[in-house]
This record gives sequence, C-alpha cells and structure tokens, in this order.
Amino acid sequence: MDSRVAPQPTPGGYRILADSALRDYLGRLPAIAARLGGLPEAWSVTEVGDGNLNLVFIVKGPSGGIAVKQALPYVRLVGESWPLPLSRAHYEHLALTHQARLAPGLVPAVLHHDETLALTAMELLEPHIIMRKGLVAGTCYPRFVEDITTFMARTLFLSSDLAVPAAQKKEGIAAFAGNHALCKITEDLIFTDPYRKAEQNRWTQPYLDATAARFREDLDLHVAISRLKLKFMSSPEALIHGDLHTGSIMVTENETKVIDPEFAFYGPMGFDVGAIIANLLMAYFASDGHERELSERQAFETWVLHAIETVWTEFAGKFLALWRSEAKGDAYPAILFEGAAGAARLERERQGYLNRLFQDTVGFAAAKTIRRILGLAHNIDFELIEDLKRRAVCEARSLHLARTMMLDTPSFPTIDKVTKAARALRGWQPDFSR
Ligand code: SR1
Ligand code: MG
Repeated sequence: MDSRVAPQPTPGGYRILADSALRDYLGRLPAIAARLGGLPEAWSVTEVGDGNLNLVFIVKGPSGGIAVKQALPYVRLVGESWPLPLSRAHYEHLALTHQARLAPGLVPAVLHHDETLALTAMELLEPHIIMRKGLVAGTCYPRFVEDITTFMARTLFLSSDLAVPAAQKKEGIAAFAGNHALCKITEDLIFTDPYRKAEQNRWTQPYLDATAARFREDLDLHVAISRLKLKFMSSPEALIHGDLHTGSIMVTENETKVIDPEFAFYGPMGFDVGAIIANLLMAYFASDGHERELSERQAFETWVLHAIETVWTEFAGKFLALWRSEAKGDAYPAILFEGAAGAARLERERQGYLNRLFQDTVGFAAAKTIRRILGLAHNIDFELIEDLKRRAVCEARSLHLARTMMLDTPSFPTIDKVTKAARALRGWQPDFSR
C-alpha cells in the first residue's frame, strides 16, 4: 500500500546543485551562459520550488533568466524517509519534448537537460504565475480555456491509437513504462489512502472528522474508487500529463503554459481532463472562504463555472475535429466505415466515445477532489482560508459534490449538470455534528 520504494543508490555524479555549484555548472554551458549574460558570480540564484517533490531555481543575469528544475532523490514534502527515483526527471523531459511537438507553444521550452544530475533548464516564464495562486486571488484568465483545451485535445488525441499507428503507440507506452514509481504515488495517494486509515492523511479537524470516517467506511465508495483505480492502472489510452492541476499551469491573462509533467505515462485521458475540472471546482468552492465582503467574488465565481463548462465543450469539439481530420492510427479502420452510411455511423460512434470519456472525467474529477481534502497533499485554495470552520464548509461542499459524482456518475451526463450541482451547493451549510 505504501508508495515508498527502497532507497536507490544515487547514480555516480549526481549531486544537489545550489548557489555557487549551480552557477559554476551553468557557466560551463555556452548557450545558457550567453542567455544569462555577464559573469556567473554576478548571477542571482533563488530557490522558488513550492511543489511537493523537487528543487526549482530561478537564475537571472544581466541579459535574461532561466528556470532550473532538479529532482531530489526523495519526496521534498516529506523528506529523506520517502525515497523517490531521480528517473522522474528523465520522464518529465521526455514528456515536455513530446508535448512541445504535439501542442506547440503551450509548454516551456527546454534549454538543457542532464540525465545524471536529473536537472532540466527551461525558459523563464515571466510574468506568469502559478494559476492556483491567481485563482485564490480571484483572478479570471480569459485565455485559459482556449489554451488548456488545445493542450489536452492535441496531446491526448495525437498520442492515442486514433492518431498513431499501433507499433509507434506501443513504443510510446514502453518509453514511459518505467515511470511506475510516480504512478504508484497516484495509485496510493489518490485512489487508496483517502479511503483508509493512512498515517499521512489529514483533514480540517474537528469539523471533517465524521466525514472522513464515513469515507473510510463507505463500501459503495470503495468500489467506485477501486474501479477508477483499475482504469488508471490499466488504460494506456494516451500520453497523459498525469498531474494536471492548477499548480501545474502558469498563466498570464494572455498566455498559458503547462509545466511539471513528471507523472506522465500512457494512461486514461479522463484523468487529465478530470484534473482540470476538479481543480476549477475546488477554486469555485474555495472562493466563498476568500470573500471579505458578501458577493465580492461573484464575477470570479461566474467565470470559473463558465470555464468548467467550456473546458469540457471546447475540449470535446477540438478532440472530435482532430478525429475527423487526423485519424492516422490503426483504430477504427477507414475501410470499415465507407460510404455515407459508414461516415454517419462513425460520427455517432465518435459522440459515444466522447460520452464515455466524459463519464471517466467526472469520476476522476471526484477522485482528484477527495484526495486534496482527506489525503496527504492539500492545496492552497482551501489551506489559505484561515478560519478553520469556514475552510471546512468550503471543503464539505466540495466533498459532497465529489461523492455524488463518484457514486452516481451517470446522473452527470453533461457538464452543465456538474456546474448546476456546484451552484446549488454554494449556499449549503453542512451539519458538522453528524
Ligand atoms: C508526495 S507527492 C504528492 C503530490 O504532489 C504531486 O503534485 C502529485 O499531485 C502528488 O500526488
Ligand atoms: Mg508537480
């Protein structure tokens, strides 16, 4: 049940680079040194990583800046007691380069990668901020839906059997199969631990004590989450990002960049789409807790709900358009769908495929929500609500919707049913005595 792997000896040559060691290292890379300008001694190096796993440095010189990400041989959030393979930097680099080809302009450009040091230097995204921080502040991002739906439709469709010949697709699965330690984190932290007594689980106490206990005892829920876990483990549909929450997206009002694909592997498409929808739903429910005056954030909340709806509808539209124009894979052979009747039947089948994908999306969105409230890794949407009772109210509303989405997925055949249910819960006052 534990995600932890036995400590692996770090490969010869690996060392954690910081400050002067990082400056010296980068100074020996001509293209990077030219980009930064001036002398390495004068470059500023600031560690800015606020994720759960790695070190992230911003390095700036007189001519420009870069971002440098280095994997640690353990989980940063927990410490050296939880070893984690450095190979995740290899998979992240592989995913970034794949995604750059499939969805140009929507991921940061890679400037340098070092397998031994598990280190990647990338373009500095400035003035972008982590989207989750902007959502907590109540900022709307007018460009986001267009960009994220392009990213998901293109990376998912174009790596699937609908677009890629079978042999190439299987090579892709093989190339990412070694990223199983990161998959195991997801399998444990999202699909198992929130539903059992796990040492590292936490929730907003005492308000959610009874709710957490109910989640640990509800066998219908245990069946539902186990079905989703099996789907996650056994559905190599496409190259998925694998951790596509709003902390893995950097934004300005006019630009969106998807970062941090270290959890990438060939998995179910709905896991990525569900991650986006879950994190927007959590931003919506958390918004009440950040309000200083009544209705102060109404415009933001209206935007988030609209974004949730259009994330699905625009994703589905783009995915269908790609299927109609770029179906170069071995699935659905054209020879079987000739003539007007064949074309019409295939079109109906495409719609059915999207309907099934939507059901996966609803289930995975529920799982991604529950883990952020009852599991180990929480998010600042809720954590920055200082008043614990207020925070628990927002979390309880999220959990209520997530539980229904997971147990009664078919009652959400379309995305507007999800946003309608979210809107209906906005004023709900949970009874924490039960
Ligand atoms: C111990 S890692 C916890 C979480 O951080 C990453 O962002 C993933 O979401 C992972 O589940
Ligand atoms: Mg991450």
